[in-house]
Amino acid sequence: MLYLITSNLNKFKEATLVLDEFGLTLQHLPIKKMEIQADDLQEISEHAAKVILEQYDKEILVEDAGLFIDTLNGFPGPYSSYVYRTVGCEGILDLLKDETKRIASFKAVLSYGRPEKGIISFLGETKGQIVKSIRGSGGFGFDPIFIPNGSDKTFAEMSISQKNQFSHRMRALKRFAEWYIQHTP
Ligand code: ITT
Repeated sequence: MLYLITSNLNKFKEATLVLDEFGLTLQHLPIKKMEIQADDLQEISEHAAKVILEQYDKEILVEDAGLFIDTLNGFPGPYSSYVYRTVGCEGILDLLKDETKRIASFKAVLSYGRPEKGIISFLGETKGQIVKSIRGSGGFGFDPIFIPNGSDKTFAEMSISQKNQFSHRMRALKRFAEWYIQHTP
């Protein structure tokens, strides 16, 4: 049985739908992962996976994700959760007020760990644009200000299954599922 460790129910809902397509069932452990301060999502995700593996004798998945804005040199990136909690979507829109270049990407690093075995990580990335004002009420975090390339809707204007056609999370999960199916007897 696979457990996703996350305090974010939206992450779990999105992941369940993706893994279901591969015939994989996901359980939720609703706890906040331990997050070290680092500039690299993979380092944060793998460290959290290691700590969780020491506590739980289970097959586990954790994910660290963030929004990387090109003209802000990748800010807020690995600090997305803190920036969201402090200044939110409005704070990002303020920073980009007079900016015409609004390219950004969402990235997710999903780390899978199994007792007695190592940890392996899968990256998912989605490029897009930051809109000029908040749009939509679905999803979570920075969803109302991000339009993925290939769509004219923000993530917050999409259903979960629509977001899953574009999202960084879906890409990381698909990579994991393909690997997992090949490597699990
Ligand atoms: P867990 O650590 O418990 O899994 P979290 O929501 O705090 O939940 P992260 O530490 O990975 O997750 O923080 C990522 C932050 O980046 C999150 O708080 C959002 O603000 C933002 N983010 C990541 N993925 C997102 C997505 O799909 N849509 C909108 N915002 C996202």
